[in-house]
Amino acid sequence: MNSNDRLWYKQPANDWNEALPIGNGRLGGMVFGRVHKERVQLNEDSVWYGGPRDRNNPDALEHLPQIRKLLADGRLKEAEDLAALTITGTPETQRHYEPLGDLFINMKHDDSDISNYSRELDLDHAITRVQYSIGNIGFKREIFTSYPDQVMVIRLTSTKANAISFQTLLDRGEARNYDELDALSNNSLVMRGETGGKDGIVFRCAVKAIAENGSVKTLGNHLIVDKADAVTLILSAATSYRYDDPEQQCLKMIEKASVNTYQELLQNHIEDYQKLFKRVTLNLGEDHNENADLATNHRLDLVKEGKEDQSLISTYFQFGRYLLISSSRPNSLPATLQGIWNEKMLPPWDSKFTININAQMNYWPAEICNLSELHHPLFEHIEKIKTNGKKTAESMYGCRGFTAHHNTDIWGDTAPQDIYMPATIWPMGAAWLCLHLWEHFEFTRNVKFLDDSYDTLKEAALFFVDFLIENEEGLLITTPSVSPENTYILSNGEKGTLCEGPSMDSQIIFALFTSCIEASEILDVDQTFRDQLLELRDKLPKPKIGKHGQIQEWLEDYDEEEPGHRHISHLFALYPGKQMSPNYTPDLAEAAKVTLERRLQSGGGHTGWSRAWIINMWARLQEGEVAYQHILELLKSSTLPNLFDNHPPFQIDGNFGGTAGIAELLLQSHTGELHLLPALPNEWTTGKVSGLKARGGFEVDLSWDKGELKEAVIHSLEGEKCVVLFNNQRTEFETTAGHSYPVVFNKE
Ligand code: FUC
Repeated sequence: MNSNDRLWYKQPANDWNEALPIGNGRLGGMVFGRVHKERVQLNEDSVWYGGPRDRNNPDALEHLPQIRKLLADGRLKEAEDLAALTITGTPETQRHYEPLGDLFINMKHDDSDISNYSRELDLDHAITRVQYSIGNIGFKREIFTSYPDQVMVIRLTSTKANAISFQTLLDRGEARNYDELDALSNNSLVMRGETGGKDGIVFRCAVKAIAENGSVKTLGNHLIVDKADAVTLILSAATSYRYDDPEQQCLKMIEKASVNTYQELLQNHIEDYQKLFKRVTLNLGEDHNENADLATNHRLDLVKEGKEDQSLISTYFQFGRYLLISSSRPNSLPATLQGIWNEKMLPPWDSKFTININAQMNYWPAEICNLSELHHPLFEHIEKIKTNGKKTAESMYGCRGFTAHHNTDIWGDTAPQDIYMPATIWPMGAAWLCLHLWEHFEFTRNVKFLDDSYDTLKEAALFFVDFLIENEEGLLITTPSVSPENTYILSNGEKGTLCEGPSMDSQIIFALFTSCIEASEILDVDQTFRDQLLELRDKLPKPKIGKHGQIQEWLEDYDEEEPGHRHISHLFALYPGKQMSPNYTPDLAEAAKVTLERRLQSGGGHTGWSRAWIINMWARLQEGEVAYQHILELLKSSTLPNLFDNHPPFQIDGNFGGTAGIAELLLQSHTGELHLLPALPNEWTTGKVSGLKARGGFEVDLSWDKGELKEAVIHSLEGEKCVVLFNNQRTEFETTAGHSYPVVFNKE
């Protein structure tokens, strides 16, 4: 194992933010690594409170023209007051995610001294290990969640025969949040419950003990293992979201897994996981890493004290990839604000899908970091949003197509969330999500996928064909909307959030129309619709440069109430969009720089995800050195001991955004060229990366030394023409699918 591909610690987790995450997309655990009373906090991705509802506000459509008029007349307060009653969800909140429960393992250890304690998360194999000695007996636990077998596996071994005795039980909020915990036969337990609310979800969680020698029995609702040589616990969970009889499904998964030996389960798991994980390697010069022997929390502390640690950055990068593999797999739900890991019955922001940046950020590494198939849960969710969003579009706005606002939940709810004016009334969530369909196509060039997705892209665009309003200058604008989640100040000092034509909206619609136009060309369909989009696209407001030399956040050059706001919505076109770039729109790129600097001078970047977005933006501006400082800042200010991103509190988007940002410093392809090392920080003196993906269906291996490209090999997967850029040199060539092309540039 690359010693860098692990997180390790010399003591058990004191709290949840020190525990280590495992998961197979659907079933997750946070492993505390405690010696006497092990806790694995459990999640299953479909354990959500309540069933689907229609929350579309029945009074929206009638009042929409009046709200638009009030806004156009500058009567902000009146517009916002009326919108707060008529363009909010009824009720105002969507459903929330809940924990599945906990598995406790109470070890029967004598009280002698514990020594040689360590615990780790091995990113190479997706296993957590806990090891310690009591007296002269060594104990070891290995815990992983298998995707092929759909179970969690916990293996307890020791160096001495008959040394393993423990009691185990399942729990959920000190027995208050479930209905039954029963022994099944003499070696298993099952926990039964419902999440509550109308049509709430029914869940089951079961665990079975298989002991080598010794005995297994149940007493009350405990599972008791006595004097075993080794024990395998197999845990499964299922809910009524996917199964008519979740209990039967739970037991079936355990029975199926139990046919295998522990070694077989482990082997299945590793083979499956490594197919994804091993596609990308990154080395930022850690061969000279003097910190390799230090525990992860210690290394993080050193970074906080100002010591740079390049190999911790590559660990952070691979940890991000690990987290996506563990929280988003085909047939799972998409990663939420917390991935799948949440211990609270009412989590921060409900642990839903916030779609005015956060859920999208979760998927920024999916394509470039060669985990393309992990994008699919998001695509499947878009289909649920499409069904509900058609109703929302029609009933609230009188429009065709579909829309969603700044949040969605397990049911793909599309009505507005909260009554929080800076965020709630924003009809752009579905449009932004749909750009992920296009991005997946661009990276994979899978025409069948594009064909399957075209209707969704088209329906998302269709909404705006109807929703956009032509203003007095002949521009097509969204109204009412907001610039997530900022507040503007009028010259008379009045403050507002609800507005006409915020820049981000026009940029997202530009990107959506463009992808729809290109898709219809590739598929050779819908010429009339394409022509209509081309015409409408021309009338969208273009990014404008304002009085500070910045990109304007709104149609008018308003001042913002919080110049250091965490959202930098008006730079969507820089990243993840591609309407601005230093090579093709230098003036806009310069203004984007000014925008970022102004945000940062006023304290911007204070949440983890905001910092991560900033890294990606500086990468796109080809400012590697500045981006690098923000990577350090992400580690220093927004990273918990288990390397989880800290909003605060824990929110996983920063991990994913940070991972994507590190890749974006090494390879970019949004302008149609494969730009090699576009923003290499000086601190990454020597390094190597393999397996990053570029648009056009290319895989790229690079190595460099003192800023000079040593080797570059492009693997063509789809036989597309390849254009490569390095510094100011450019080369282009035709490719054949399945062939690899070394590229050589002159030394400058
Ligand atoms: C958006 C952000 C917050 C937080 C929340 C989940 O509303 O503005 O910072 O990330 O989503």
